[in-house]
Amino acid sequence: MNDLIKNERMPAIWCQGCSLGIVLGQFANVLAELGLSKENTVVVSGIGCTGRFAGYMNLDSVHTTHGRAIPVAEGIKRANPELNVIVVSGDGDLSGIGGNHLIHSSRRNIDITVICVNNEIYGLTGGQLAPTTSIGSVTMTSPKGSDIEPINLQGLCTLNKNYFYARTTPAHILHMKERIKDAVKWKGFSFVEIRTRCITRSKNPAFKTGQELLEWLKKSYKLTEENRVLREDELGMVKNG
Ligand SMILES: Cc1ncc(C[n+]2csc(CCOP(=O)(O)OP(=O)(O)O)c2C)c(N)n1
Ligand code: SF4
Ligand SMILES: [Mg+2]
Repeated sequence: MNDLIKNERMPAIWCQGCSLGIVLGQFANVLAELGLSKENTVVVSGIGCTGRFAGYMNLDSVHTTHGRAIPVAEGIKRANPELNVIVVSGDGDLSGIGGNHLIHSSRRNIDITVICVNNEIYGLTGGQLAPTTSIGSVTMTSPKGSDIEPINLQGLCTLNKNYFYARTTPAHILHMKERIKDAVKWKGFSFVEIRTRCITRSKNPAFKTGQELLEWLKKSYKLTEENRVLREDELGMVKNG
């Protein structure tokens, strides 16, 4: 296994079949393929199932308080611009409690990469509605299905003059790896949204296994190579700068 992961801490605490395992393994592979190492790279996470990332990486990492991964990452980058600074955190952490930081770090175009694992709920705390929850989704706190428009992460990350936004899934491994590479190499603020679902708490659709989730993701999304605003069912990237 890639030595950028703390192998002595494996298996991870995540539920069996959770797609976070795929993201962790491929993220470590991407760093290794880019020649990134503990000498030049820092990973920052907030709180949540995804927030466990920082603790599993075998390099300097910070497990911040809930919602504060981006400002901590921005501070690290400003103090030591030579470092590659990468945030990996959840949709609730980054777009709910931490949403204000996302707006302003992307506006300041600070040279960090943010990887958001969007499972459309607060997974760790039991599956509550998040800003990302789709209309109609049944969650612990929307038992009749959410009737609230979800946050538009693509729109939010492309509001200003310079931007990089990519959308991918753990079922599209090569695409996910390439878009993370593009984002890390991007000079400026870059954001990768990894769409997935929580196999333990997602209710509609519900999944019995990780395999079912991956098959669902494969058939729910189409790839596009064009540099343009992505439709809801598309994976790709849109960038300017
Ligand atoms: C200040 C504060 N408020 C609330 C919480 C409880 N809390 C922990 S994780 C979390 C949400 C996690 O959701 P997300 O970021 O989407 O991560 P996931 O578990 O889905 O990967 C919440 C609300 C907390 N730890 N700290
Ligand atoms: S609760 Fe959901 S997001 Fe958290 S580890 Fe389990 S499957 Fe993954
Ligand atoms: Mg989540």
